[in-house]
Amino acid sequence: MEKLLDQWMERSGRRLAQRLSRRGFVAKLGVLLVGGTALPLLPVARAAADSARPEPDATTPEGDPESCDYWRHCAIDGFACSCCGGTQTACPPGAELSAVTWIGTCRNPADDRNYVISYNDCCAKSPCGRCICNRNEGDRPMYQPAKSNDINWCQSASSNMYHCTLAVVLGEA
Ligand code: ABN
Repeated sequence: MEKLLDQWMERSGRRLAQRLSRRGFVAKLGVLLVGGTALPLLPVARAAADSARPEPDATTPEGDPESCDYWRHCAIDGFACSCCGGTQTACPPGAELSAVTWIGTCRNPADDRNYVISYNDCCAKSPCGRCICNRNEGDRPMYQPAKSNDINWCQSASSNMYHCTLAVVLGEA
């Protein structure tokens, strides 16, 4: 009986030591750190450095950025900034880039490759009102906000008023 009790105590002690070990703690910390850095990529991203990023397909024939059929607009919901005094990568003068964006994946017919597109909202005093586009590839209902393109991302800007939407290529999908 005493031996059984000893064995049980020993096994319990070992299990507890495994759970509380330094290596276990470091492993969990590693998982947290890697997971934490991956989270912002899926599928909503912060816009901080996006406007300065060179586009990977700058030399590829592009199509018409003022058309809703333009390949980068496959998941856009709003006014295309190219029709509003901006371009597909730059807000119109005076408009502010939203810090949070919706990200989609579109196929470029020029090279038949998929690209990750960041749909940054530009925020200003009033909506642009031109080139209203509503294409919803990969879009999900609003109760899944991180996957919905039907959200005013200007909520994170100093002007809450939505003006238009960019379509910035972040890279190949
Ligand atoms: N992200 C474009 C948008 C803005 C306001 C309302 C719906 C969608």
